[in-house]
Amino acid sequence: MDCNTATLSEIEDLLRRFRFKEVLSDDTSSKTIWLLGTIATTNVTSVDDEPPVPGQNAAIVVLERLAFSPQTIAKADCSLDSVLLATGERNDVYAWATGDARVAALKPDVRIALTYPATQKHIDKHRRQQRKWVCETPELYAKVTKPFIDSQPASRIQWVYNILSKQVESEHILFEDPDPERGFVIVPDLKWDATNMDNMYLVAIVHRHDLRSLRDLTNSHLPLLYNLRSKAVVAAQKYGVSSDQLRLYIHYQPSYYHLHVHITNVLLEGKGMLAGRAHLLDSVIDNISNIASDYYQRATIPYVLGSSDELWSHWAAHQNTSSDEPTTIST
Ligand code: M7G
Repeated sequence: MDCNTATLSEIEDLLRRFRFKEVLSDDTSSKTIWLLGTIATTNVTSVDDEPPVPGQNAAIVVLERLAFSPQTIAKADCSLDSVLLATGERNDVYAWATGDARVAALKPDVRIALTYPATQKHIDKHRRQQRKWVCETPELYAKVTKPFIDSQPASRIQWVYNILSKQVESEHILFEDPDPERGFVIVPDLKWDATNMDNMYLVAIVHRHDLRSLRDLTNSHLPLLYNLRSKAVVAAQKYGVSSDQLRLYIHYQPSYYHLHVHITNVLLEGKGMLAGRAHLLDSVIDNISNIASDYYQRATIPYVLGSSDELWSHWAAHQNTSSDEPTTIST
């Protein structure tokens, strides 16, 4: 994705002032590490040893090693004449080493994401934590989850409104239907480098503001969902990914309570596609059109929460005060 020079130097300036404090978590399969730190007031390294304060100087940096992109490699020089090794072994005809290949075609080799100022919720989301299953019946949705969703400040989805109003990312819009009822915007997801098509990851954000999650969907929203499904195909074709290579799904629970649909290449696998979170758009459409319009108001939906999730604290409080059926799966 192109980025204008001013934006690039703003991000560089912030990253150079990042002072590392703690590893929140890491994931060897996706080769990603989440770091907590602060953004110092100057880029002089010796000063600013302040602790991270959520909502103020706290910052999260995500470093992700990028996959090799056949598209880039095919075009460029892949000679290893500047290779610099750190460790190495040799046995008979076999040799192996670690180091810096210093191949221009392989750069950039890391993707950096910054959240600043990071709130406590951002920090909790990325901190390594225990996972908890909950089994959300419609009654528990009404008692625990809905009041939590209702209490979410609009500022948490400011980034969504910024995209919908074209204040940011407008140059990256792949498709827009401006209709207030059945319209949406499709953009590359923040998690994707827009280079490796095997990892293609787009997000469709609906224009209407009243749909906060899967629980709100009924058959009155089918025109929106059909429209979105067919235009997701058009958007993905721009990257050479065809309709039979697409996985479209909705998270429940999502991180952001404004309806959006994840559009990915089927080759991409990861935590976001796990059972207990991802609901395939085709199944959602089928459930509300062929089974019952109020399927998602009547369904019991199990899902996984992190023990640091704010929503989990509401579930835990409910379990402590209630004599209802257990909310977690029992054996
Ligand atoms: P989610 O299901 O609410 O939660 O998805 P998740 O982040 O735990 O998956 C929100 C989706 O929006 C994720 O895939 C994010 O990577 C993506 N996303 C979040 N933000 C803040 C942005 C953004 O500013 N721009 C874009 N393009 N995508 C974003």
